[in-house]
Order: sequence, then structure tokens, then C-alpha cells
Amino acid sequence: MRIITAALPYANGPLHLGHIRSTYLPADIYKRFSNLFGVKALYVCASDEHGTPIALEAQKQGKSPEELSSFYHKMQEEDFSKLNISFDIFHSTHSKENEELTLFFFEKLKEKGLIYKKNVLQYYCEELERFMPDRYVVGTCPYCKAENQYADQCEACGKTLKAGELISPKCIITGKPPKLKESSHYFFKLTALKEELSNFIERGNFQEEVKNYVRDWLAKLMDWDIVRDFDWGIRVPNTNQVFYVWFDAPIGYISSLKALTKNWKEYWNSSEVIHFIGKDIIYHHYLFWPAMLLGVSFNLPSSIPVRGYLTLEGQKFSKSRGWYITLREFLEIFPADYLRYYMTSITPYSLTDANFSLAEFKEKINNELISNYGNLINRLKLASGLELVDPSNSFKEEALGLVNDYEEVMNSFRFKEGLEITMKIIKEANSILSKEEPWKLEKTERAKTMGKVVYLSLIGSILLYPFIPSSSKKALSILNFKLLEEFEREGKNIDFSSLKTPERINTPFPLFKRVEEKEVLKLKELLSKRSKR
Ligand code: B3M
Ligand code: ZN
Repeated sequence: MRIITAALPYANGPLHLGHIRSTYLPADIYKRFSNLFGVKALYVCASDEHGTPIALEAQKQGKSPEELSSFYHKMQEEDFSKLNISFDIFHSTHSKENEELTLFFFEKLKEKGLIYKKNVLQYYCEELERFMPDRYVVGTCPYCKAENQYADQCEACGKTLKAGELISPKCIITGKPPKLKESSHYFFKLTALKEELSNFIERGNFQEEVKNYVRDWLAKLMDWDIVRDFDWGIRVPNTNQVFYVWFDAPIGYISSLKALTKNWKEYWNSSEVIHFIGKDIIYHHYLFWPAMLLGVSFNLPSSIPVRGYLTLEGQKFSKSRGWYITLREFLEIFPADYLRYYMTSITPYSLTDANFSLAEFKEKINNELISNYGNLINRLKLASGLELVDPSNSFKEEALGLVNDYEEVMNSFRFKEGLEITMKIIKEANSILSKEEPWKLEKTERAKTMGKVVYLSLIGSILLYPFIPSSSKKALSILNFKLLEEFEREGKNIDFSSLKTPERINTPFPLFKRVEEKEVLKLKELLSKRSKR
């Protein structure tokens, strides 16, 4: 079995196009592909509800962190389902399962001697009589003199800052300068696991470019402060502290599985575990999380596919500058499959960033997806009233070779290539139509030609299912293929070599509607208005 996860989205805002590219969509494609090729797969996700960004956003909106995060949890869940993301569960890190498991991890690591206490200097606001987390203190960067920087990192020059380094620090709530005060923190002895982590990285089947980063970090590995002097999160026993959000967040993968099934432990430890992530959280998934799993003797992930960021019309997504399009806004205008197709077609399996361009989106949907696939399904009208002839084995062999190539690239997470192979099959079907011109042929000859075309349409439509599931299902209903739901559910293997052209097909109907310039303009206007505010 496979357990597939996608990085848990923070529940502090709506999902935008940038979110789905590196994680939620690729993970969904992989789940659907796995089930289709005989491997039972569960897709587990949750919202990440802890951490100071959520508490800060809640404060801005005059809500409690809990109110805010459950609001966005619901919204994100709805949006994912509009995009046809097939989670088996979308749980939450603010749950009793996650609290229990986090405490289990903590106690177990302690038992193993992997946790110790150390005093650290923290900002403390005397007026509020409490410690202030890094995001609650701003001041001037001592390195580049940029103003209004958080206490842990300067966004202008990228330097990591220690407590006490900011020039003229201010508490963001009272505006007063905070004091430095000692606080006793729990540390996780990552350094004790250095060798095991190194083995994990070197032996694992990971992307070379990712391994290179991780090796560098591993050389400078330090123990990890796993608590915060704060009140929103999972409570650390016998203290006024909570666990650092990056301690309980990955545990959310397992606790969500636990909320899904009582066999969670056995499933986790006997499955291939695959985490889909973006490139900003490599450190957490290749070092912190495996170290935690090693510490409690749980199964380690077998793959952690990483993809780069998305820019929008050549610029970085930015909430504060209004440079984003939410998933909801996009899906109000265009079908989910259009977005899924386009995103896949521009997303290589690498850390390289890609750009979302509305003009290119329109071009690819109209001139690739619709011109090739949509047209093909439309032209299956030429098969109506015919008793179709199943093509010869030698004809099928070529297509089956492409199915093998597809399986191979999809198994190694190269989904863009998988889509390209599928489109080759579709193009081949179209070229048979233009070469053999069945509309000019006698009925028996036409039944042969259309038999080949329908055969390729069938294979192509099945292989398209992971990418554009709802269009694929429509086409498969036209093609009289009834078994898809069974494969989806149970992870049975479709035996491609015994697939036959159905004797008859149902009357085709258009799968797609062309993207209109005025629809694209709506999104462009929205973007330009919002970014000018
Ligand atoms: N909540 C979101 C991010 O940094 C963060 C992921 C947690 S995965 C366990 O992309
Ligand atoms: Zn700086």
C-alpha cells in the first residue's frame, strides 16, 4: 500500500494557484495513478492550524486562532474538492489525535535520551507580562539596516537573527521595547542522529539536487529548539509553553491517518510513505521529520518529491501586494480539469520554478487539450452505428509500449512526461483519422479504422484520468468503459494488454468549451485591480 501526503496548508487564508502546483495536484495525480495501476493508495492531508502566523492573522481579524483556523479549514476543504483533489481524509493538526500523538512522540524521544533542557534568551514584554514569539517583535536588521523586520529573520537580506540582535526592537502589540529574559526550552538532540540521517539521505531514492542541499545542512546540523513561549498550539506538559508548530505539524500526517482508520499504525509502518512538498520545506521533511520518526522507531518515508515555486505572469505570488489569484476565483470561471491540465503541463519534476501565464493557459487549453483530445472524442461520432473491429495485436503493441513508458515515468513522479506520452496516443488516433479518412470508406472498412481510433481513445482516456479525472470519466462513459470506479476505489490493476475495442460506443457529446478571451480578461482585471490597491 501507499500512503501519500501533501504538505499541510496553514489554515490562515484562501488557497491560491501557487499552493496547488508543487503538492496537492501532483499528490492527487500520483494517488489516482497508483490506484489505476494496481497499488492501493490513501491520500492523507490536514490543515496546519498552529503557529504564530495563524495567531497573528486571527488577531488582525479580531478572531480567536481557533475561529480563524476552523473557518479556513472549511474553506480550503471546499476548494480542494472543487479541484477534484481526492483526499481520503482532510483532517486538522488541532485535533485530539494530533495532541495525543505529539505527546507520544515527545515522551518517547525523552525516554530515549533525545530531549534535553536548556536556557535560551527570549523577548519578554513587561507590560503584557509574557514572552513574545519572534513574529511579535519587529525592529531594524543589524546587517542591512532594513526596518520593520521580524526578530528571527530579516526578509530584506535573508539573515537569520538571534534574540537580542534586532536594533530598537518593539513589541507589535504594545509598541514597547521588550526585555531579554531567560526561558527554559526543550531541545531535540538532532546531532545524536546525524549518522542515521546521513544513511537515510544517501541510501534513499531522492532527487540529486535535493540531496545536495541536505548534505550541506547535515554538515552544519544543530540541536533543535522544539518549544515556544506561547499559548496557541499543543501544550508542553508542566510548562506555559507550546510545541513549535514544526514539531506537531508533520505528526499531523500520522494523526490524520489515525483519524481515518484504526489500522493506522500497521498501515504507516508497512506502506510506502510518500510526502509531496514544495522546495521551501525540504529541511523539515528531509531532516527534522525523519529524525523524529527514527527516534520513535516508525517507518521512514520512501520518497519525498520536491517541486519548485510558481510565479504568476512572471511575478512572485504575494498576499500583501495583492498579486495572486485564489483557487476559488479561478474555478468560478474555468473547470478544474483545465487548471489541472495546464499546471501539469508546465510543472517538471525538479526544483525549477514555473510561470503561470493566462495567455499560455488559454493557448494550451484551446490548442492542445481541446484541439487534440476534445476533437478526437467529438469525431468518434464517425463510429456510431458501426460494429467496431478490435485492432490487430501488432497495432496494439505500439500503444502498449507507450503505456509501459507512461507507467515508468509516472512511477518516478515525472507527471509532465506522463501527460506528454498520453497526448502522443491521442495525436496518433487523430492522425489515423486524417490519413484513413473513414468518412470516405465503406462500412466494413470504416469499422476497422474506427476500431483503431476507438481503441487509442480508450487507452488515452484511461491514462488521462489522473490528470483530468472528470473529463476522462465522461469520455470513458462514451467509450462504454464501466470499470473505472472499481479501479479507483480498490486499486486493482487494469490489464491493458487484454483491453479490447468495445463493439459499440455511446453517442459522443462535447467534453469541453473553448476558453474565451473575455473570461481571461476577467481574471486579468481582477489581478490588476487588486494589486493597485
Ligand atoms: N504548514 C506549510 C508550508 O510551509 C506548512 C507545511 C507543513 S507540512 C507538515 O508550506
Ligand atoms: Zn537585513
